[in-house]
Formats: sequence, C-alpha cells, structure tokens
Amino acid sequence: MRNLNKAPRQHSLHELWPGALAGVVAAGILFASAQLVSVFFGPASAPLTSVGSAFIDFTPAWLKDFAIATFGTNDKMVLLISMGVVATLLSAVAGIVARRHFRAGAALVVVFALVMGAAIITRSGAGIADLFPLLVGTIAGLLSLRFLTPEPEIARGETQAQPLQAGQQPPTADSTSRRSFLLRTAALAGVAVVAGVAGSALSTTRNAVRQVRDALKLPSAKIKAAALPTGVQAPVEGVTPFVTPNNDFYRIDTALVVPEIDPAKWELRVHGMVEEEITLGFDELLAADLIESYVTLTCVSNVVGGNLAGNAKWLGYPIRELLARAKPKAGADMVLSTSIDGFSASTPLPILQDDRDAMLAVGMNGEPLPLQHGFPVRMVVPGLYGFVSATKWVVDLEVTTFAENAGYWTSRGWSSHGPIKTASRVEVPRALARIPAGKVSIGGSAWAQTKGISKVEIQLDDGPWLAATLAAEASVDTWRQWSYVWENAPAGNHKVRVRAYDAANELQTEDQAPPAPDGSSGWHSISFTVV
Ligand SMILES: Nc1nc2c(c(=O)[nH]1)N[C@H]1C(S)=C(S)[C@@H](COP(=O)(O)O)O[C@H]1N2
Ligand SMILES: [Mo]
Repeated sequence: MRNLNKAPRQHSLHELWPGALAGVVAAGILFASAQLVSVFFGPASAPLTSVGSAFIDFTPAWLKDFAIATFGTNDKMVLLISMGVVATLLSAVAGIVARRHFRAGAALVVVFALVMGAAIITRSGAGIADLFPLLVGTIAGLLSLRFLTPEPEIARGETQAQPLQAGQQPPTADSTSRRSFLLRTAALAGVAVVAGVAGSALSTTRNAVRQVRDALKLPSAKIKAAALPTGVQAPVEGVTPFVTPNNDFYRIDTALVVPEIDPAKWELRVHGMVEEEITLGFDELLAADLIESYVTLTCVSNVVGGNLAGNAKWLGYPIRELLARAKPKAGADMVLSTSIDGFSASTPLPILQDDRDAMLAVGMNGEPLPLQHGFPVRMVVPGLYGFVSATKWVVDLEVTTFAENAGYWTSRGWSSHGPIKTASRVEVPRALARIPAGKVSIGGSAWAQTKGISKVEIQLDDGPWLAATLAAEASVDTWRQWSYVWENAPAGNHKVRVRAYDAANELQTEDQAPPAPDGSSGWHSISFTVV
C-alpha cells in the first residue's frame, strides 16, 4: 500500500475514483468492441443483448407482471437502463480491485465474461462461434484495464527521473501520473465511443430486412374483410381509435433485439403428430388463398382498464387449411408454435381447426407486418391472449399434446390455456380529469372476442346501473365501443364504473384478479371532478 507511510487519512472516494474510472472505461472498450464484432455474427453474439434476453427468460410471472404493470411497454428501456447501472457498478469494482491487485481485478473481469458467455451460449440457436465477439471484447477490455492500471513504483520512478528547470516546483508523483492517467483514460474512452458508433452504424446498414419489408407488395385477400360499418367509432372525443394504427399498436415480447428474418429465407415447419410434415416458404404462403379480418389482440398482462389491447385488419392464411394438409393424428390436442428467437405458445388444436379466423398473418392494416409485430409471419388467433396464440416471427408448428409440451410463459408460472376474459374500460373521461359543469361525455371499449358484446352498463357514483349506447359492431372478434352522455352533472367528485355482457348475456365477472396466471378481471372505474 503506497499510503501506509504517510500521515493517516481517510480512505475516501478520492482514492477510489481512478480505479473506478479505469474499470468503467475498460468495460466500455469490452462492450463496444464485442458489439462491433457481433455485427458479423448476429444479435445473439452481442453480450448485452444475450445477457438481457437471458434475464428476461429467467423473469418469473410475478416480476413480469410487476414490470409490465409498472413500466408498461417501456419495460425493455427500464431493463436496459438497469443493466447499464449494474454493469457500471461491477466494472467500477473490478477497476478498483485491479488498482490494488491487478490479477484479482482481471480475474473478476474473466468471471463476468464467463457469466456473459453462459448467457450467450444458452440462447436459442446460438453456437460456439457466437462467443467470438465476447472473447475479442474481453481481451480488449483486459488490455485496456492493464493500460489504465499503473504499477505505482514505475510511475514514481519515471517522475523522479524528470530533470527540474530552475525555479520549477518538483512535480509530485501524483500530479504527473494523474495527468498521464487522465490522458490514457480519455483516449480509450474515445476509442470505445468510436467503436460503439461504428458498431451501430454498421448494424443499421447491414439491416437489409427493413428495406425488403418496406419494398414488399402483398397480394390482396381472396376473401376481403367486410367494410367497417359506419358508427364503429363511439361519438365521444378522446375514445381510442377503432382501428389501432400500426405505430400505436402495443408491443409485448421477450425480444430485446427485434429478430430480422429475410422472407426469402423464412420457412415454417409443420411437424409432430401429423400424417404429412409440411415445410412452407414465404412465396408459397403468399400464393395461397389469403383471408382478411379485423381481430382485437389482447395481452394477458393487461390490467383492468389497461391499454395492452389493439385492433387491426390482418391478412393471412387460415391455419385450419394448413392443418388440414398436415392431418393431425388422433390424440393430439395442442399446437406449439415457436418463434425464431425461442419464444413459444401453446394453442389448443381444436381452436386452430374451427371456423374462426385463426391465421398465419403477413399483413397488418394494409402493410406487411412491421418488424416489431412479427415480420414476415406471425400467428393471430381470435379469442386467445397473445401469450398462448400470437407467436411473432413464427418458424415452427409442432402438433403435440398439453401433457407433453408447454409454451414459454406456461413453464414460467402462467396458465397453459388463455381464453380472453370479457372486459370493458372507461376511456373518457381520463382518470382524475377536471370537467366543466354541464354535459359530461363518457365512453370506452369492451371486448369478448369470438362471442361479441351485447350490452354495456355504467354506474355513476352509487346510482343504478344504466344502459350505455353501443357503437356498431364490426365483428365478434373485435372490441366494441360504447358511450353515455351525463346531462347536468353536478359539481364535485364523481366515479364511473363500467361492466359488459357478452352475446350470451353473460356478465363479466366483478371478481378482481391480477394478470397472472390467466388474465385480470374486475369492473373498471375511474374518478373525475366536475368543476
Ligand atoms: N416471438 C414472440 N411472439 C410473441 C411474444 C413474444 O414474446 N415473442 N409475445 C406474445 C404476447 S404475450 C403478446 S400479448 C403478443 C403481442 O403482440 P404485439 O406485440 O404485436 O402486440 O405477442 C405474442 N407473440
Ligand atoms: Mo401478452
């Protein structure tokens, strides 16, 4: 210890920062160079991506529930920021240790690298080659750490050898070595930034799939969706658009980096308990008789009154046609659909064979699927939550049984089946809105996919249940809007509750349930003030 023979002083931050800074800059070099090299090996080989994805895969139901409830569709941003904070702290610790005992610090870096290596190699589809970027990054990081960790004796010897000019104060060992340390640190930080920028620029130019998608012309449907009836939109300003624009459509998935599938290379394998195995290519899919239909997708993680639901016009190939060609064997009761990145969903076989518009979708609101929503092909199944049906970037359908197999979220504590529960929500007024006295317009949506909504009622404060006006119905597979005008609402605080009935006149349950394990339930209410 170099300070042992000096006057005792506090071990302050002052002594720790050079090590911490060295560690953080070395980590910057590690990640930036690994990221740069990973451009040539695919997203799974990027350490940050794979560690984040592994973390998501280990997320138990309650934590996913919490993350989505708290951060909504910003959950990935929050994960990335938390990972950044943890990586910064760990690399600072490694740097501080390295400054006392270089080998111990280096050993820490190697341990972190091994953990990241394990995350990379266990990604679905990853091979040994995917470890190469991490290896390059780790070596670059260790060299940087070495470069920023001076041997105290050497640093001291060099300063003392400097000849003094007349009148000049002898520079202290500290001030000179600090200047050289700062120079080195700044230089390496610069290198890390340049490598990081180069990596992201390269991966964008290599992203040809987006261009293929933008240039793709989809065929029109053999059976077009019926034109939307007039009046599907409730006449209340601020109610959700009946058709959700693609850019506003909620996004929920486990993919930290959106998979990029070249449609020319896309293939769907249909196998398992079938008489005929099928391998379907994209051109073949587009050449088939496509259907078009409006379907409202809903996420099981949606809380009562939440917005993890969206309605789009989907274009695709009926899955029942594909299954009819594959001929499922007796005893099969489930289709396990798997995406290119390892997500999977268990869908009851009979649901995919009945006459609802379950499809392999290629189009969304008149465009090819956006990359985030599953380009080039995803599943859409009316009446089931997305986690058991709506596999994006789908590449594999295995006809199997619930006894033999389970989907991604089922093996993490969620239900194996996921029929959508009848739900309704108040969209206008917004919660806690302040509204001028007089007429208060109230409106929202309700859904009971595959059944349809027959009645919506609202309750003002503790008054009787009142029938709301239903907007036109587009199909039983879409949500249905409703509205109510409260004339002469008195000043003060008010509450509005809503409840819906499906087409069989079954009232949605009042029982409150959280999203896990099979979807939230309960009647939605909001408070507002008339001023
Ligand atoms: N490949 C893949 N597909 C997936 C998921 C996923 O994590 N990965 N999540 C599912 C869930 S939970 C939902 S709710 C829907 C959401 O589809 P969207 O993002 O297009 O709205 O996608 C489903 N398909
Ligand atoms: Mo979901």
